[in-house]
Amino acid sequence: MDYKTMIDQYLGQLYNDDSRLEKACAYALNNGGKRLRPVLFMKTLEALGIAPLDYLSVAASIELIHTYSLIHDDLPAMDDDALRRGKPTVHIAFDEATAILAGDALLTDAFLILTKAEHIDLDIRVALIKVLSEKSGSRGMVLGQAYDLSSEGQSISVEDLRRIHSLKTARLIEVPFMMAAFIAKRQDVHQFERVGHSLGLAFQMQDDLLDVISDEETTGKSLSDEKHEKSTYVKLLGIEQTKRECRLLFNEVYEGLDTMAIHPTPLLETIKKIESRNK
Ligand code: GRG
Repeated sequence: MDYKTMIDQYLGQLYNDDSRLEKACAYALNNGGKRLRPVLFMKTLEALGIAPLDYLSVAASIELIHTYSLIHDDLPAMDDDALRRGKPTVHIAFDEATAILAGDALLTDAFLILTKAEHIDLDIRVALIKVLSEKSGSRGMVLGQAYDLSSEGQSISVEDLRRIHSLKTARLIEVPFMMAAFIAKRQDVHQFERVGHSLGLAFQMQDDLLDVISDEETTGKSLSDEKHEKSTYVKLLGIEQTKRECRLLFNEVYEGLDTMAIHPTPLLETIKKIESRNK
């Protein structure tokens, strides 16, 4: 069984209560996500010589945070999107209050799952909780979202845009690399962070490219940057320059992994797949 299927199965059994709240959580969580962040976590563990199956709950905690962020991002007060992964967003399929609460529940449960992972030494568990909360909280992803919202309709520089995307997108992609490094008790966690950072920025550039090159049917989401007058790399740099910068960032990732004492082959395969993604 591949890692994505294992993660799908693990997440599939988390919310099975009959309440409207759990139904909304399950709907959001089991709705065709690529599971990119948890797969990167498991592949990084493998690269570090650690059996990933023992850490499915940690992988799940990252996906819970990611899913909450998507539910809230789609809300009318934020991006106001009706479509995510080709299906109605949570506030459309349920209602706005339920969508807010489902996001709240997933966010909170992510940390509960980590506290319950009793097979992990307490100091490592605390490090995992710390990195997940730091990267996603008021100085991480949420701050990026706040900057993103306040930049709508404004003309901003490439540096401003990079700052927004470093926070909004890259912070959560740094997490799987860093969590695996903490579990392996590595001294060079910042190297893992750097690789995740470059990959996160590259991932966002691809997203901007796909927004103009692809269509809603392929990406499964409303292409809403235009509606919100958002700055994107493509608008600021043009398609060709964005592609060039994206390639450079992927090269940074490959070079970074090359200099680390790990067994990188399976992880590299996953990153190569990300580099050639079309959704
Ligand atoms: C609401 C606190 C809060 C944060 C929202 C993640 C995010 C921040 C907004 C989503 C919009 C967006 C374009 C984010 C950039 C990151 C990104 C490309 C997310 C989509 O991630 P994928 O492609 O999604 O991994 P799937 O559907 O595969 O899970």
